[in-house]
Formats: sequence, structure tokens, C-alpha cells
Amino acid sequence: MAPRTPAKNQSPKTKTPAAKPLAQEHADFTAEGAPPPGKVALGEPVTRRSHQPRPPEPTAQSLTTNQGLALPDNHNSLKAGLRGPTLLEDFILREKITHFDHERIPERAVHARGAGAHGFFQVYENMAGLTKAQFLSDPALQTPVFVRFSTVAGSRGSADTARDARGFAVKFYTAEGNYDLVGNNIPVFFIQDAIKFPDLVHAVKPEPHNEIPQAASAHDTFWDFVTLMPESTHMLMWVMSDRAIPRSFRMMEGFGVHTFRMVNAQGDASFVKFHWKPLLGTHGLAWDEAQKLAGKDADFHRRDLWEAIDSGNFPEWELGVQVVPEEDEFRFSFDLLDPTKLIPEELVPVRRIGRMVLNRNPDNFFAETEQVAFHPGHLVPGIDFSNDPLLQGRLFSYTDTQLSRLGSANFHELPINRAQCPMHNFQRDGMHRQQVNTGRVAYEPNTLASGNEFRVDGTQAQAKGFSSVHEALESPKIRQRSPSFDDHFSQARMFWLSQTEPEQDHIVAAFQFELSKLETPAIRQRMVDNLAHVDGQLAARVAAPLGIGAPNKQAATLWSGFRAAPHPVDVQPSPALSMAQAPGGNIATRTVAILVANGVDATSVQTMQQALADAGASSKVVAAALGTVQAADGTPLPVDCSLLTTPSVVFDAVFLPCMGLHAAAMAADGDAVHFVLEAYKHCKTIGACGSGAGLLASLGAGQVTEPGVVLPLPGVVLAAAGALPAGFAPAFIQAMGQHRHWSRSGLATVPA
Ligand code: HDE
Repeated sequence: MAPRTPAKNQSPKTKTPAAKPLAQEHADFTAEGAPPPGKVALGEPVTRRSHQPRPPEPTAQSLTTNQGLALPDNHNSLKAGLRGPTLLEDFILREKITHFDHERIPERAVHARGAGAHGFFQVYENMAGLTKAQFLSDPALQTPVFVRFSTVAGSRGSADTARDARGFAVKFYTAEGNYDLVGNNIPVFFIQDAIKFPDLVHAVKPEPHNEIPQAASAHDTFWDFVTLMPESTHMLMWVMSDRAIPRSFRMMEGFGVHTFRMVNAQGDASFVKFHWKPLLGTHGLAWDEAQKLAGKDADFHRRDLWEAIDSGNFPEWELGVQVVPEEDEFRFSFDLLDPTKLIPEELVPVRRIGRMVLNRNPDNFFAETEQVAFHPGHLVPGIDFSNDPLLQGRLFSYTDTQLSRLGSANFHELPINRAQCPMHNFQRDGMHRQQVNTGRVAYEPNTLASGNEFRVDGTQAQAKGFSSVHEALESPKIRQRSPSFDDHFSQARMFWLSQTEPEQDHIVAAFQFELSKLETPAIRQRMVDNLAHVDGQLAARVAAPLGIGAPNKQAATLWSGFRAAPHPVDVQPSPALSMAQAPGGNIATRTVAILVANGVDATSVQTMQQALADAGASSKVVAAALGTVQAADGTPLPVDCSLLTTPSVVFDAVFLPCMGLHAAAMAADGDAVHFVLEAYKHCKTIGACGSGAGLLASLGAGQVTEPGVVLPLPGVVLAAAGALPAGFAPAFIQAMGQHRHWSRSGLATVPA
């Protein structure tokens, strides 16, 4: 961080005396440990007996108290005798324990579980036609950023892979002040007005009487609420889709959600929706896999982010904007101010204007990821809000929440929150103030400060400072929802129709899972009645295993306390909403398990490892035990992980090389069989050669016709028995590039 420029209105009278060097302060004490006459010893007891060891003078390496006093011992408290009681006067013990007692701060009310990283943003070309934001004007400029990804509902210690929206919050440290783009990985929200946010959060959080369940929406209060709020239907479709169980933070899209405004130097404003497009593509987990990961590796997403950055695989996103000129505000069948709606990319294309690279892990989780304070109201000139009533409420909430979470109005002084440009004003004091403001002047206007440089200059403010869009407002005060917000089902239907068949299957299964967990049948019924407005088939499929009546569209509009929502207008599908239809092919940073036993063909393992490395992926050799296995040629092959601790769910694909006769033995090892079948069930690419292919076939998973099962082609002549045939590794890599093979058949019969 750049050092803060000292305030210039400092009066010589109030200068603080120069601090003495530490060594000299220590020399002020006598050999007996008592201060010279007229001095008071702070902390050190004057009664110290002369034969006790003198505390060492602090050096760069010394352990000290928070006051800088070097510690004589960090293992024993001060006691009355070797076996006597601990003395209350032990200020060293008390300081340490007191600090520990206060180490926890309140976790975020929502988005408590997160992971962060540093990086930079760089615009591709000068965006001056659209915005005067300086960080979007110079393609040579790299603006530092800090990003925090999060789940929403779970506590700080909850699992990463819960079904949930993900937060995607970016702090840009620009030369014009901090700009925060506080978004999610889903482009719409559950509610249209901020006044419903506490209700929504109370409904999804663990139920208040027993604090169950943790990090899960599959409980009565959540579905009770959302079924009574038909505006949440569109977002429900998203959270029941694989978007809500991302493969990795690095493989998620991000969205600003609300419509914002951009303003250029001439004062021309446009409406803008923000997008983050991951270069690694957008990918999801299988639901069964996500649930298992929650137990097997609760840190799956934060570990993935950390390890990727640590190994130099810096995640990258492109910033995209959908721009709507002000005069086109009413061009759409929905209201741009309604946060339950998106603008289909087919209607307004996403223009990619820059890139963000995350290239540095935090040094300290608490200081950075926990203490970072985002706020949609942290703006820079050239970016402004819209009147979206959800966004308007957020503008209040975020500062307010930091006051209780970080404990003081001075949270902007925490290193991670500090602006990296000069910052001057006459705000003063408050809890935990870090800045030592000097001088007698703490007001404006004034004539007593030595310079006038902190004055607001009208002309300058017009040119450089922040000024809100000059929007004419003249209307009665009104507590009502605009009728232009009434259509709750059309875009939910658009989302449904835009999905491929397997993606639709996943949505149906997710609804069935969540609703099956409800104790109250009437809530299950309300949801399927509601879904009947989205799609009759969807509703009927969801209802089938729920032990309730057939979906009843009429009933849905009866229970709603809202104006009867209009029937969905038949919108065109938007292929951009389907993850499966997005171009794939890239396997960079993916991890492959190479499952081995004694007798393995070492050459094919090495050939595969090299091919994967060349494609930017990595591999781990997995065996029943750590150490080495003995390859067919007698050489030892090092094992990276054992089946004991490393399940298939942490990998993207599995390769079974030839293991000679040992493959048959592996078929009798329950852990190995489970490993392979589970990867198969989760639709991962599985490649197998020689006796590895025999093993796969014996498990019923080795059909050459199954998507994503890569086997040597019949009739291919191998250089050596069990070796990797030519073209095998490229075929495996190509299959992996499709991420998952969701259309794999017969999955229900696989027991993993
Ligand atoms: Fe937030 N939200 N939110 N939110 N939100 C918070 O602020 C709130 C909303 C989002 O990594 C809190 O510092 C209200 C939409 C993210 O630190 C809190 C409303 C979107 C994060 C808060 C919303 C978000 C938060 C909790 C409705 C997507 C995590 C701790 C009016 C565009 C930021 C905190 C981080 C965090 C309030 C709705 C995104 C309580 C009142 C919509 C990514 O202030």
C-alpha cells in the first residue's frame, strides 16, 4: 500500500515528541530493574529479585508483549512458587489471554464463508465514450484489485460446496478512490425490494429454534417464504441448477445483478449490466459429488483457488458490459430496474472490455479476507446507481453492517480497505483511529490551515470529483411496487427452456431433493403449483415423488398475496444461459487421478502425465497406500495420494493404466472399486488401457459407446503389451475438455 501523505495543516505546537529509540529507553532502567528516580516502570515489576534473569532487550526476533516488552518466557505463567497459584499481576499472561478472548469478530450476516485473492484489472481500450472512470480509460494501466468469493447462507466454518449462490465481490483500488463491484455468480436475485431482505435471510438461515440446517436451503422456512413470494421463481431456477454448485470459484461467471449507470465526461449516461466471464469456462459439480465434497474436503473451493494461485495458474476473467442507451430504457418486455430480470445476451451482447487476473494469495486470512469491507456505494466518477429498489437498500446496509462487524467507523483505515490514492477530509477520532491527524483545523471552510488543498472546488468537482447523474425526480411519495415488476414467470421459463436435457434433469432432481426434505406437504404443493406457471412438464416431474397432488396452476395465483402475475410471455430461449452449451475444450488446471497398483506399466503413466502437463492439467498417482508401487519393469513408481484420504470427488477425470494381473486384485478392493464407479457416476472422463480397461469392464463401466469412456480402439497394435496406444492421450484430453458427460446412460443403476 502507498504510504499515507501526512496532513499538511499541522501546527508546530502540537507536534508529538520524537520517540526515543527502544535501546535507549531500556538503558533508563537501573541494573536492579528499578527505574531511576522520577521514572515509573511500566509493566516490569519493580520487585524483581536480582538473581532472576533480566528480560532480553527486544531485537527484531524477540517475542514481545503488545507494548514491545521483550518476553523472558512464553511457556510459564507467573506463579507464587513452583507449584503455587498463578498471580493476578501476571500482566503478560493477562495480555495474551485477553487478546485471545477477543480474537473473533461477528461473522458476516450473509456471505460469512469466503476466500479472497489479490490481482489486477486492465482495460482493453479507452472506454471514454461510455464512462469517465479513469481506471477504464488507459489500457496501459493495471489497477490493483482484491476479490472475495463466498457462499451466502452458511456460517464461516461451513462447507464450500453447499447448494447456494456465490458472492463475487471485487474491490478496485483506483487512482480516483476505491470502486467496489459487489456481485454474485447468478445474474438475478430472489426479491425485488430491499425491505424483504431480512425476511429472505431469516428464512434461508438455520431455523431459529434449533439452528438446523447449516448452509442449506432444503428446509421448511426457506420454501415457505419463497413460495409466498412468486418474484423469487426466476432465481430459484438458477439455484436449483448446477450454477449453484460450481466446480471452482475460478470457473464461475460473475454478475453485478442490478442495472448500473455509466457516465462519460460530457454527462451522457447509459444503463449497464456488469458480467465477469471466466477464461476457464463455467462449470458445475454433480449434486452427489458436491454433497460428498462437503464432508471429504469442506475447503474444496478455497483450496482450489489457493493452490491455483500458489502454483502460478492465475485465474482470469474478462469484464463484460451490456450497454443500454438511456433512450432505450423502455425497449424491453421487463423493467431494467427489476433485479429479478436479466437482459438476454442475445438481445444485448456482452462487450468484453478488460481482464482481471488474480495472482497473489493473501498473507493473512483475517487481516485481508475477513476484514475486507465491500459496499456497492463505493463508486468512482463515471459509474453510478440506478433506481433499482434492491440496490437502493443495499446502499444503506453495507456501511451499517461494517460498523457492527468491524466495530468502528474507522474500518476504512484497515490496510485491506484503505484507498491507494491520497485521502483527505476532516473526519476525526472514533474507536481504533489509526491516523494521527495533526493541526488545529478539523472543519471546512477554514482560514487557519496552512494550505487550502482540501477544499471542495466547484469547478474541479464538476471536472474530476463524483457527481450523481442529473436525473429529474418529481413524484409523490409512494410505498408500492411498480406494475412493470409484475411478471414473475417469463424469465424463469426462459431459463428452463434454455437448458439442455441433462441440465433440465438436474434442475428437476434438485427441486425434488429440496422439496422432499420439507416436513410440510402444503409447502411442497405450493411450490409445484407455482412451477406450473413456468412449465407444466417441469412442475409435473418435480411433483412426481413428493407425495402430493398434481400441480394446480389456479391454486398458485390464489395463494399469492400479490397482484395476479401475468402469464409468462413466451420468450425465446437464451443459449448463453446454458453452461453445457458454452464452448469447452480447455483442460488447463484440471486434475486427473491415475489409479495404480503393483505391475503398472510405468511408461504409459509417464506418457499420460506428460500429455496432461502439456495441456496445462496436472495428475496425481493414487494407490492403496503411500510410498511406491513396483512397476512392471521393476522400477519403483512414487505414489502421490492414497485411497485412504483422497476420494475421486476431488479429481476431474480418472485414468486406469495397464496393471497386469494386479488389476484383477484391484477389482476386489472396495475402496478402488468405489473410486472408479463414483467417478463414472459423476460423469467424469475415464480412460483405461490394457488390464485397466478389463477392470473397468468388470465393473460394468467400460462400454466403449458411453460418452467420456476412453478405451483403446479395437485392432490397434501396441508397441508393448499394456502400453498407451497412439492417439489415446489426445482422445482422453479431448473428452476431458467437455468437462462432464452428463448424458451418460444407466447412472441410476451405478451403486456409488
Ligand atoms: Fe449483500 N450483503 N445484500 N447482496 N452481499 C452483504 O455486507 C444486503 C445483495 C453481496 O465478500 C453484507 O459486508 C442487502 C445482492 C456479496 O464481503 C450485508 C441486500 C447481491 C456480499 C449485505 C443484499 C449481494 C454481500 C453482509 C438487499 C448481489 C459479500 C456482510 C437489499 C448483487 C461481500 C457485508 C464480501 C454482503 C446486505 C443483496 C452481494 C449484510 C440489505 C442483490 C457478494 O450488508
